Order: sequence, then C-alpha cells, then structure tokens
Amino acid sequence: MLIKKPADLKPSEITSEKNYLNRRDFIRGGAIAGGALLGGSAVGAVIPDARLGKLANVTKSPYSTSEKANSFEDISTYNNFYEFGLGKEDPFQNAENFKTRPWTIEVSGHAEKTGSFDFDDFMKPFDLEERIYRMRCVEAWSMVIPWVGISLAEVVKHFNPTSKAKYVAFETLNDREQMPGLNGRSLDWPYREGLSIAEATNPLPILAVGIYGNVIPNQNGAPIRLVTPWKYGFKGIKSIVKIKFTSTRPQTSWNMAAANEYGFYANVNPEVSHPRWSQARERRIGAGIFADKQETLMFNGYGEDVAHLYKDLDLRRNF
Ligand SMILES: Nc1nc2c(c(=O)[nH]1)N[C@H]1C(S)=C(S)[C@@H](COP(=O)(O)O)O[C@H]1N2
Ligand SMILES: [Mo]
Repeated sequence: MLIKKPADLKPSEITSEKNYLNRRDFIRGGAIAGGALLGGSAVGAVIPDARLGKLANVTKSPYSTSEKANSFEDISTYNNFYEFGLGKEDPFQNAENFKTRPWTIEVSGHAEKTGSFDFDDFMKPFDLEERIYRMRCVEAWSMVIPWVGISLAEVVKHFNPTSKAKYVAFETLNDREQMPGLNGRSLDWPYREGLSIAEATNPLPILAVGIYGNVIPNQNGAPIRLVTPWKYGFKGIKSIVKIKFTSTRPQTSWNMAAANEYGFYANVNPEVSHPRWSQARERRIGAGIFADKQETLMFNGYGEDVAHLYKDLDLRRNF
C-alpha cells in the first residue's frame, strides 16, 4: 500500500477479456464445472481447477450494484498482493504458476465444527452467487468487480461458533517457494486479517472464488479470498488457508505494520483522512486519465446495510 503510480492508461485496458484468457492460456480444454453430474437436490459449489474456467450454478445476488463493472483486464492486472511483489502488475506477472490445488483450509478456535478441509470439501455446503461490488482501496482508487463467491455469514453459521467467538481471523498461505514477496520485509508474514463476528455474519461479506463467472485469477487471491465491500481493500485477504474463531481481537497485517495509519476497522470513511492523504475522493481505475475523481461514499455506499454495526463507536478514533 505504499504509494506507487503506474501509468494510468495501459494498453491492456483496450484488450478484451477473451483475448486475455487466450493469451494466458487460461482455458485448457474448455471444461465446465460438473454440476450436472451431481445427484440429489442441493447442488452446492463445485469449483473446477483454476485453469478450467467457468463456474456453474451461479445465481445473481440482489446485493449487486448496477454500476458498470471494470474490465477483466483492469481487475486482473492492477492488484495488491505483496506476496507476489509490490508493483501493481507484479501479482499478474508473478502469480501465474501459483499452485492452488491441492489446497487445505484449516478452521479452528471457538466453534462446534473445526478441522482441516480440502478446498473442494470446504466449498460443497455453499451456493455460489455473483455479487457485483464497489471496491475501494485505502490508496484512494476504486473498481467495480463482479465477484462470484459464497456468503461468509453462511460459512460462519456452518461451522457454528460458540458464544466465546467474538472475532474471525484469517491467514494467507505463507510459502516462500512460491511467493517471492515473502523474502522481503514489506509486511510481517503471513498476511493476516480479521472481522468481528457481527461483521462476519452481516449479509454483505463473501468468500470469493470467481470473477466474471470464471475461476478467480491467482493474482486476485485464488482459490478463495475475503471481500468486505464497505471496508478498505486491504481487509480483503487473499489465498486463505486459515480461519479461526477467536475470543480476542486478532492481529492484522497492516495494523501491525503501521497502527497509526491502518486500524482494525478499516471502514471506508471520506471524513477521516489517512495521515498522509485524504480519503474524500477516489480515482476509478479504467475511467481514463481525463476522468474526474469521484466522491468517496461513507461505508463505500453500503451504510444502509452496515452503519448499525458501528452506531456506538467514534469512527475517528476507531478507524
Ligand atoms: N494476502 C494478501 N491479501 C491482500 C493483499 C496482500 O498484499 N496480500 N492486499 C490487499 C489490498 S491492499 C487490496 S486493495 C486488495 C486488492 O485486491 P484485488 O487485487 O483483487 O483488487 O487485496 C488485499 N488482500
Ligand atoms: Mo488496498
């Protein structure tokens, strides 16, 4: 989240999604997720291997914005994923061969159900939805992203936390062999994030596994990452391997790195400046170099759904 300024207008912005997919040889064999092969009534989420393309049985969510989504190109080439480098195009360049199978997610802490789950087993109880969300990075840029994912509230319900669980903590894979950024000291690894239980059981957060109906690209956090649309983008922890229900507030990477700049809450708030820049406006990626910045909305425009979570908090102090 150091401020870097890549060229605003990239030739890639005029390349279509289809060309991108061909170029990266994403679709090998054009396989389709095998929902039709499953018996029984509950279809559940079946996620094909990262290179096999399209996700099946995706329903549309009423929580989607009607704003125009960014191009697939913008979404998959302008990224923050420090494990793969600090530059915006580094994750796109360096995550191509990142191995997202086999993938294990460990669920632990104060919950009835815990254990280590193969990613495909982890996904099975849940339904896939497309959620088109506005996303706002703490660096004052934004995008609109058509995610495909599962409701985090449903996931929490499934694992059935006890009354001791007040927070949900997440961790990213910590694999030096695959993640060149881990050799640098930009952050204290592994990347960590957390939400309160009330936030995690709000209907808005999702664990995303896709973009534009296809398996999520590695650089966006394959095979599964958090999306919390009323918070700054850094809350959206990528490539999750651990989910823990905790009684105390978990450590979070950016807060550990600079507590005066990045709080635990990280709610999008145009009235509270980052110590080094204003949060009042944002630059929509892909809008073009001549486009005006737009006003940032309180809670990124999701206040109706989430403002009640913070009604007793001073948001200047609890940023
Ligand atoms: N593991 C991990 N997750 C991460 C980051 C990171 O560096 N490592 N960067 C965060 C930041 S600052 C942002 S803005 C979003 C960017 O998500 P996107 O690249 O899919 O748009 O990912 C977040 N999740
Ligand atoms: Mo960010």
